[in-house]
Amino acid sequence: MIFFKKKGAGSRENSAGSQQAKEEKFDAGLKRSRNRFREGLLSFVGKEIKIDREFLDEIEAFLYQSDFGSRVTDSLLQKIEERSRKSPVTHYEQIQVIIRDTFRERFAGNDAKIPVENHHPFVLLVVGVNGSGKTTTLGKLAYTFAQEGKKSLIIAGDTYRAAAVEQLETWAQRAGASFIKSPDAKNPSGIIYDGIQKGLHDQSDLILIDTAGRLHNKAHLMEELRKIIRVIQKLIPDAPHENLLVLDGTVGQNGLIQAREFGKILPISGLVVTKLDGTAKGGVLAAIHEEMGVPVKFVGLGEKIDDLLPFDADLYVDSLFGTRN
Ligand SMILES: Nc1nc2c(ncn2[C@@H]2O[C@H](COP(=O)(O)OP(=O)(O)OP(=O)(O)O)[C@@H](O)[C@H]2O)c(=O)[nH]1
Ligand SMILES: [Mg+2]
Repeated sequence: MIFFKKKGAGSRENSAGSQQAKEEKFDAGLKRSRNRFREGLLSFVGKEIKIDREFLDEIEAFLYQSDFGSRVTDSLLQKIEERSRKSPVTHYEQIQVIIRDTFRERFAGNDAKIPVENHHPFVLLVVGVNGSGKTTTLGKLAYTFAQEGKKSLIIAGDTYRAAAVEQLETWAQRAGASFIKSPDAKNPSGIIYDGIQKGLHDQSDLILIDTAGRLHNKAHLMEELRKIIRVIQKLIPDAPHENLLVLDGTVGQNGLIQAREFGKILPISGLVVTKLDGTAKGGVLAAIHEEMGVPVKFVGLGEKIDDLLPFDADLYVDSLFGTRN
């Protein structure tokens, strides 16, 4: 069993790690969003265009439909107008270059790296509302770290649903990670305390903590998160080292409201935008990034274990707009 897992993980490392494999994953995951652009902007491809109100309105409509939000949309339109004033923009392909440049600029400071080398063990917490993809993301993350030769311990901090614990245990097995769950349920802080002690004792490279998304009410959920942080810090005062907020990409910009709520409880260090494969509104990632000012660290592009990828702005933009050569 273990031998099989290692063999599987090793052989996938080579293919999934290559640039081409990453491009293919982003392309496949953003296919629905790209098709929306294709349908709308296809009429311009290879043709002469004129930057007038009508053209800009059309671009604007597509950006809104794809959920880029007003700030990103406005900045893009502004760039198109600016460039066209400097030198004539006569072909749609020039627009594609402007789009790409604008996004590169806007994501320039987006550091997707998780600095796992800085702490040992490195403690990572996932938070987010119910169903956003926390448990799945954690399982995929453990797999990603295993590919890099890192030893993870997963703590089942969502003790409220037996099914959630089982789901996570299955992910842990698939990722080849250690796993700890509460024997008597209902006490996330207790199991997190035990888990961190285990991680320290086992010299785990990473301790990955899942949390519940649904409690009786929001106040209870937030109070529990505060308690979880206090418990972690009893054993490792500067932890958690990464607080990832997991947002469902299909929910669109409503995710921003959630993001702000979580931000009041703990400093969000990075975002994971999941289920981008299930939406034609892939622009939402850019809108969220713009509003939150927090790096997007990972994107969920499917349900398989290797469908979580570190966010890469170039790959994202090219897959979204179909601008890769
Ligand atoms: N297509 C697709 N599905 C995803 C992705 N990430 C998660 N899912 C699915 O979304 C559903 C919910 O995922 P979970 O990981 O259970 O979400 P959660 O945040 O842990 O949910 P709670 O524990 O109920 O709060 C599952 O069916 C996952 O398979 C993704 O990137 N793409
Ligand atoms: Mg869960």
